[in-house]
Amino acid sequence: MKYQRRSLLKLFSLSILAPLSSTSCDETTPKKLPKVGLQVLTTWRHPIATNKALKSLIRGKSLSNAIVTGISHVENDPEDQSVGFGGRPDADGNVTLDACIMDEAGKCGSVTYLKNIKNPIEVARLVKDHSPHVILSGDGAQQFAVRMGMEKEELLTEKSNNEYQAWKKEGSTFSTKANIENHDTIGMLCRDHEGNLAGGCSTSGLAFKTPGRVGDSPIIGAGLYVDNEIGASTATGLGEIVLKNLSTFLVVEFMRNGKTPQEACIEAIRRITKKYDFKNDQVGLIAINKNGEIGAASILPGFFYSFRDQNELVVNEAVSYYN
Ligand code: SD4
Repeated sequence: MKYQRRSLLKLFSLSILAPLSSTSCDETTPKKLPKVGLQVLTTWRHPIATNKALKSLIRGKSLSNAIVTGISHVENDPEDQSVGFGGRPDADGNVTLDACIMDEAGKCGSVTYLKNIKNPIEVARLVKDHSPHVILSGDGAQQFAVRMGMEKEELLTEKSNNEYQAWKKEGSTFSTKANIENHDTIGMLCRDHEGNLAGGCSTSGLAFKTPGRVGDSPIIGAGLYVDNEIGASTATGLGEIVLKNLSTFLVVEFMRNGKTPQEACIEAIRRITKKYDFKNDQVGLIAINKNGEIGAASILPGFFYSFRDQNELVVNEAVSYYN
């Protein structure tokens, strides 16, 4: 595995000069895609999940299957305290989960405020494939999951509960901090041999959030967006920022207008920083296009992404707007 630190702030200024060539919407001639093979791109340091998703693609499984396989690994890991089992609870001490998936056919499934189900990404996939809806929330989402054969489980681990009790003792102040020190929400984008794209995202949200809070991660266009004609993007960090900007939809639209995934991520981060004074809060974006080019950018330093193709696995720090 290769670790690389990138300090490419310059890219932010260079990309201002990047031409915005427009791709015609009614283009009908199919483009020949370069042979780059299977690819998996995830937010943060998630090498095992990234490997598992790639292996699933190698075995000939669908993109959705690869995403559920990769993301479930992180949901099942109690040491990852931003996702699934072991996630940090809300201000009432309940672990509530958000997830979504969007496939190459444009089908989407999402669950928000889901309690006691370990694998919200699996439930999101079930919503996508077995319900007429896009989003199921709260008790309804849980009932749906149970009807589909999933088990109810306690998700609060001793470690997360201890942190919660300490937070209550310290005065229960909510912090929007969502960076490497305390966050590893998984957003995953997969590309198959034909250049088809799909993605998924799963989180327990911000630690000690207000009960009922839903973040960006389960919202199509905010935490995740896939357009199989163009590219795909997923987000992490402070969901309230991503929701206000529909950042992943924006990244895909920038790619539609001719930007590379890297330029598109940078431009979407720049849009956020222009509109709001978010100097202390983190957002990280990753993107991939039909050709298998990838991109990643963040507001603050410390946002890593993991990338795997059939040759190697790399974990890199993304370029950031602020030092
Ligand atoms: C949220 N975007 O609920 C998520 C948090 C996150 O790494 O990405 N954490 O706001």
